[in-house]
This record gives sequence, C-alpha cells and structure tokens, in this order.
Amino acid sequence: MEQTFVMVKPDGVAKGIIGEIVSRFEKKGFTLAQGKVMTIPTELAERHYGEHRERPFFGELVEFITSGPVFAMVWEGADAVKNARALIGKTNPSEAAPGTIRGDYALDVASNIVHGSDSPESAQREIALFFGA
Ligand code: RTP
Ligand code: MG
Repeated sequence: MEQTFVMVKPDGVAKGIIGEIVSRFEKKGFTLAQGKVMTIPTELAERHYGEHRERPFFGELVEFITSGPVFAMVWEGADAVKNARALIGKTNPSEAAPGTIRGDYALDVASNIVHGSDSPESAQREIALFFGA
C-alpha cells in the first residue's frame, strides 16, 4: 500500500476544518497511519520546500507555513500520492475544481489550505522529515 504525506496548513487549522479534511480522506477510503499537530521550525520548512528555494515566493512560503500550527498526517491507500492530490485540487485555488479541498475552501495560491506530496519519492522524503526518528 502506498503512503503519502498530507498537511493541513496554518490557514486550514485557523479556519477550523481539520475534521472536514480528515473526513474527506476517510470517506475516499484512505487509512490514517500517523497524525500530529505541530508548529514547523523554520529549518524544517526550508527543507520541506527545498525544491522552491530559488523561487521568488520562497520566503513568503516559509513564513506562511511556520506562522501557526499545522496538522501533519500520513495516509495510506492505493495510488495514495495521486489520489490524495486529486482530492486536494490544483495548486491555485482559482483553478481548482469545486468538490476539491482547494476548490471548496481557498481563494489564494499563497494560502491554499492543504499540502500533499507530489510523487512517491517526495512522500517518503517528507514522511521521514516529519515523522522520522
Ligand atoms: P504544496 O507543495 O504546498 O502541496 O503545493 P503544490 O504541490 O500544489 O504546489 P508547489 O508547486 O509545490 O508549490 C508549493 C506552494 O507554494 C505556493 N506557491 N505560490 N505565488 C506563486 O506563484 C506560488 N506558486 C506556488 C503555494 O502555496 C503552493 O502550495
Ligand atoms: Mg508541492
């Protein structure tokens, strides 16, 4: 069974929709393997989003993701990475279809409610970063 890393970002936690997001993954048929509330240290945020280090929005992205508590999770299921991103929707909520999490709960690309790993390799890297020993 594949695993993926999913995180309710600080805007999703502040909005009070952790339960709604968890519920969507449960109803889809995923199994929750791990979950915890945490505030991400800057160094971890910079490693997590390391692929975006040279992008103009990197500073803003790190500031945002460390701005308050997140809910980090590991979900298991068939094609978990791909199926989780389908539930989450496109990066820019303006382009995300209604019925997806970003399509239903976000308007702004900088605060788009939830993160999901973009490949099985990223998932293993991110699970190790957030839940490794
Ligand atoms: P995430 O990693 O957070 O799950 O999002 P994603 O895969 O859908 O998108 P990614 O390309 O990895 O971008 C990471 C986060 O950076 C912010 N972003 N801002 N201002 C911009 O043009 C821009 N582009 C991306 C978003 O918050 C995105 O989730
Ligand atoms: Mg990404």
